[in-house]
Amino acid sequence: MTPKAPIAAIAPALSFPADFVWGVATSSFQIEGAAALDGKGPSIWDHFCRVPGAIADGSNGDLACDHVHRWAGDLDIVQRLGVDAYRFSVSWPRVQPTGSGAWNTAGLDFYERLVDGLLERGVAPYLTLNHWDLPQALQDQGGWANRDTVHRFVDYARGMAARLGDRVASITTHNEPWVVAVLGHETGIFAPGIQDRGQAMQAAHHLLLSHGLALQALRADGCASALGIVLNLSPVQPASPTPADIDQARLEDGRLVRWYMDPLFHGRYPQDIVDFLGADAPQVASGDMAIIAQTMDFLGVNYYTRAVVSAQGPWDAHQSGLELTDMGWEVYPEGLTELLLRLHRDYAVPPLFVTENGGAFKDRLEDGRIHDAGRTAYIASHIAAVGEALRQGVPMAGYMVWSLLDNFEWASGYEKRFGIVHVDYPTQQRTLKDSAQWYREFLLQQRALRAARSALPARV
Ligand code: IFM
Repeated sequence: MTPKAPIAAIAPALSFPADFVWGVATSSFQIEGAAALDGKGPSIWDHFCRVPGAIADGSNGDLACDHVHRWAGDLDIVQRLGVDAYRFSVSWPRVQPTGSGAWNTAGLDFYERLVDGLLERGVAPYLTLNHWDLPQALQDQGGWANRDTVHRFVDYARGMAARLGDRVASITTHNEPWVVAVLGHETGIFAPGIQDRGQAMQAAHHLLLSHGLALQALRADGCASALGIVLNLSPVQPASPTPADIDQARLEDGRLVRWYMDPLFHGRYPQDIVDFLGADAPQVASGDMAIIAQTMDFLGVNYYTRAVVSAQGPWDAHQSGLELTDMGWEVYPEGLTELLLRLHRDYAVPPLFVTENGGAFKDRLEDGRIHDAGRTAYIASHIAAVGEALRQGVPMAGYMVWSLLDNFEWASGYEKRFGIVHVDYPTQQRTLKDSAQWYREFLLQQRALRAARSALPARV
């Protein structure tokens, strides 16, 4: 992609607040490996990877980036980048193998070392409780479609907060509940591989309910970490101005954005989507909606591209003429500004973080370097889009690149690379790509700007 302005010139010129949090993100199943080490139980993704044809390259998470053994070196890289924060997730079955009852000391100790290792390196730990790797033992009892899982999750959240809440800056309950519900239970292309819209919407409700109950419980326990949730959101645009496409876009926006934002901030599901779902609408017990609408300390937004919808069927992204990433997703940074402005306009949002943003590109290792200009331009232009939202008054608090490392990209296996650090899977060697070098330099400039600003006399 040819950036609209020279890469170095785009983002550094923007003025971000002194306390703006810059980070990188990963998740447990995608990088940890050690799938059955030291008492870890199987997760739904361990099982799903064994389903013939489920993963494009037939791979699994058994080794992934071997992060469980290489965490110290990986945190050295995080420190070298100069970020303020590292967003990671806990593998629930590593710390509580069957999702209830006994805890696994070896698993808990791993996260203790990780959190302490981050703090020793001057990096704030941002912990996510559920980045999709539900213990298989809970799935065997119905998983997220079973209301009992809500209570198991609250116990797990309390256990983790009791152990790490004194040191982690932030706790996210769930990462992208839409993905768990729709890709996991409706289309079935992700674990647990169910194809049933009713179960999908029940799972979505239970994810939201467990989020609200966990926030209540952690606050009652005196947890000092900032608490919130992370949603995958996009502006949803009609492919044409026809009434049919506009209606379709409204429906998709309802299912992707309003189905999550309305209960979290308004305490109700959008009626047009409840009507659309009919018998597939979830069972909601009295009091559930008030529990879901807990005040949050932050909202995380994962943004990759816009959604374009047509009443005629799936939209072919090639039609737009925009650059596509290796996932086939349009590079559309304007959509991030548009989305953030809309969230600020339609909801009383707390401080917002872009908790994931980045691109899969085909990388080539040449003489020990990866000249990933496309990814660098992608990140720079999206940082600029966040800067524009800030300028227009959106309460932006942070930005995190997805991802620190190339890793297991779910149903795509290891074929898609999102990392700013290259992983050579056979040797597990890590190499900083040009995008990582760019991010490092950008953060150095941001620090210099911060220092220069704090040295100025206060305005009168
Ligand atoms: O890799 C995923 C991540 O686990 C969740 N958000 C989207 C990323 C890219 O597909």
